[in-house]
Amino acid sequence: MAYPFGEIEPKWQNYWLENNTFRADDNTTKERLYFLDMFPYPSAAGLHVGHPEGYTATDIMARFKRMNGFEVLHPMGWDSFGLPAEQYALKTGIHPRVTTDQNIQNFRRQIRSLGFGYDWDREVATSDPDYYRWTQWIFLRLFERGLAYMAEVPVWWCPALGTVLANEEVIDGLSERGSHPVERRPMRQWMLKITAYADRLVDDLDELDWPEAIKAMQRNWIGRSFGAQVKFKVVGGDSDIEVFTTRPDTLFGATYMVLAPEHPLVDSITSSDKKELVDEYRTAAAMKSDLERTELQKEKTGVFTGGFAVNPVNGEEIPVWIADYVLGHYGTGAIMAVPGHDTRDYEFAKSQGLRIVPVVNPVDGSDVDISEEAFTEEGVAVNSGQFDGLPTADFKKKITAWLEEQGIGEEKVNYRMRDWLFSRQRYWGEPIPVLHLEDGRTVAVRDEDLPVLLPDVQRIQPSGTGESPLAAVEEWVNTVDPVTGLKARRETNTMPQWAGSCWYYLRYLDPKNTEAPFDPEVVDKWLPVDLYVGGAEHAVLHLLYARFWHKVFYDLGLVKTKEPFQKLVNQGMILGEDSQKMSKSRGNVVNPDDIVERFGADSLRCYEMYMGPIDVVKPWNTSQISGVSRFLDRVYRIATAPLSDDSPENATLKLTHKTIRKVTQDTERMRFNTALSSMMVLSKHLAQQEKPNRWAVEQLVLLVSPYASHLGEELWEQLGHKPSVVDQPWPIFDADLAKDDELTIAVQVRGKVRGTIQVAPGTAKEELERLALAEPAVVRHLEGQTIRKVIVVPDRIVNIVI
Ligand code: ANZ
Repeated sequence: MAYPFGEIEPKWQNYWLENNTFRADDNTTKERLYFLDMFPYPSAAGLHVGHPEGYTATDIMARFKRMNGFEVLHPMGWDSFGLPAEQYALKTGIHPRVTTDQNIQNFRRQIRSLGFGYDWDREVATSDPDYYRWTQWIFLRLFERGLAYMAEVPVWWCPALGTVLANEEVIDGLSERGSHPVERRPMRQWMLKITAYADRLVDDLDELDWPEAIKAMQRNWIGRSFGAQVKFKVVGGDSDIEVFTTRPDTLFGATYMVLAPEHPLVDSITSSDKKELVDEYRTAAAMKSDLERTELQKEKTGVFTGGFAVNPVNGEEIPVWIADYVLGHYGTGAIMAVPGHDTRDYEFAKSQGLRIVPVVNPVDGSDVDISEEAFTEEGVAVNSGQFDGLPTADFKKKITAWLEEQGIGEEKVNYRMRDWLFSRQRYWGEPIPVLHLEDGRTVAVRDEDLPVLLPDVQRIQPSGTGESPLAAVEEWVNTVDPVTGLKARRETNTMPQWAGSCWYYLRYLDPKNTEAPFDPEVVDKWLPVDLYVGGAEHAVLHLLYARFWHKVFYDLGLVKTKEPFQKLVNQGMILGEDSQKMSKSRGNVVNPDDIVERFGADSLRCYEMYMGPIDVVKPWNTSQISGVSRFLDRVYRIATAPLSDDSPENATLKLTHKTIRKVTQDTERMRFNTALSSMMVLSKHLAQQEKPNRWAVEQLVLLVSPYASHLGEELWEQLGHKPSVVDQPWPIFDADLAKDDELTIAVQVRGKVRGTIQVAPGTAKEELERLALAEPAVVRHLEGQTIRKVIVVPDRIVNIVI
């Protein structure tokens, strides 16, 4: 018999709303915790089963910590600007505000139906003028500090989407959204100077409790490399070619140079007889993406310019080439090529018949072998004049000092990360709050004139010219600057979707503030976020941008922590039953509404936690939900049956304490699947009793309550207590009673498990050996064999070698 979740669940959802059960008190005297979910984009498709995975995890943590005496803040909101609503509007003529509002309503309904304990008083939506007013305010602070600026930059223009895209929104030459082709075009854009924070963004990662893989991705994205910048004189000219190298110790091995095809010196260096070839090559290179140009497997192409430059360490004149494996916007856009020790230079030199000189020997003192490939490791210098014999690290220091003395080089740190392309030619985003005056100046909108509201146009039209649809709204665009009285045009670009999500965790802390984005004193009470849970797809962009803004807030004195998110957990993706990514076209999408309808929200919550560790990718399996659902039925049956008020018998007493210990420890470490397994064991034990013990049943209900949030409340009430169960103290275990009194030890014969033995913890080696050799299943495998050795690891394993 299934318990009546259809009645119980709405009952408690209403109770929580009416009683504001999950309101977090800013003025609490308790210790505070801030648990955060990556807020969803309210899409038309509604919630998918990946959302509740992370939300259930934080909800369990929030309830668990609250029962352990903490004041927990757990908010929810909507990342509600974005392209899909706008594209839908272009197709249907329905305003994005309308569809966004509908989608939010649907998301809110779905999320509430899952029994999460959110503080709904703190709900925010990034497309709400009361919210984006402050996103604009923050932009103005960036603008004042020179961190927001305009530049003519080559950008990815996507003709099909009619917009410019950021580097990270382009994958293999196609738009991330919709997979449309993109092309390079110079355009006037707003940029944010994230590069000014590159060092802090790398260094401060060290202090964060984040998955190492995510930290590595951020470091890699920022791509900090230490090296030197060196000048090479052009033969017969008065210009220098400047290069960035991470291996100045290989200067003696630089046998040619390469300029990126778009390098400004190409024209002046190219000799007249090479001009035609060079021009041809340049045109072809302009059509390629960076990725195509730098692919390692690709054959390297290039042409000789006819010009030469002087290697400053030995005076040799070396040829200057252009080749597209050198990128125009990395380092100086030019390299000294060291084919002996750089893979790409090696391949290029081989294919063009250029000279290869080895200048680094391996540390073991052997002669370097570069007959097949470049030697790219560090080692000891050779063929390097007075520097011969120096280890790479020392040589780097010495040669850099020498270059500095000569005035031809200096130490240099280089970053792969570029400034953040911040403008979008879209309607459904925050208008960038600046005015372009008739006298040519660009000025900030005054704080008191914020928000710059999106004009309420009847129909959004793409301009097709690369400008935002806002450019067509003449009565909005044309205005007068209130300070100078000059005629002005409003900026028509809007901000990218990342903007609103850069600071929403701060607005939750002070959501109704009308004087400021947030009160520094209030946010100081809660920051940093103690646990942030979301998908790994945000490993780089969202998390990097939010960290960048947070550091700006720090510099403005608005926050006191250097970092916003102290602990980060990435939920693993939930795949379809066919182990493929869920997608409409595959028809393997599971709709949470259907599951709630069939099995109840608590089953969905518990199932998603039971599927496996929170951070691993796992396939959906509907038949397993029934198993979890039967567990909840069992708990319901036990708790609503006649109970015994006697003190629990020994076995029940011990198992209950053990379960409390296990669930406490596992929940603390977010090992929800194993916590659930141990609750299942206790529930089976209690179900076997004619009259289950009341104390033990109550403990079980308390343990279950963060997981099956409605069932926990209902049973707590049915057991004769007042709601809410979240205000109950978490059960405490007695360490002595919770001790394991029997262990299962595997017995291996020739590396394979052949049997198990049950023993008390701490059983002596000799005894373990004796029991193992007497175990019937093991004996069978030993027949006719000579035992050579028995290896015993107490409390763990017995290994018999034959
Ligand atoms: C000479 C050299 C010798 C280099 C050697 C490497 C090994 P990261 O670590 O990514 O910063 N490089 C510099 N600018 C480039 C550009 N615009 N396009 C393509 N390659 C460029 O890499 C720095 C190294 O990448 C630099 O050090 C340079 O090659 C190359 F044994 O200089 B090296």
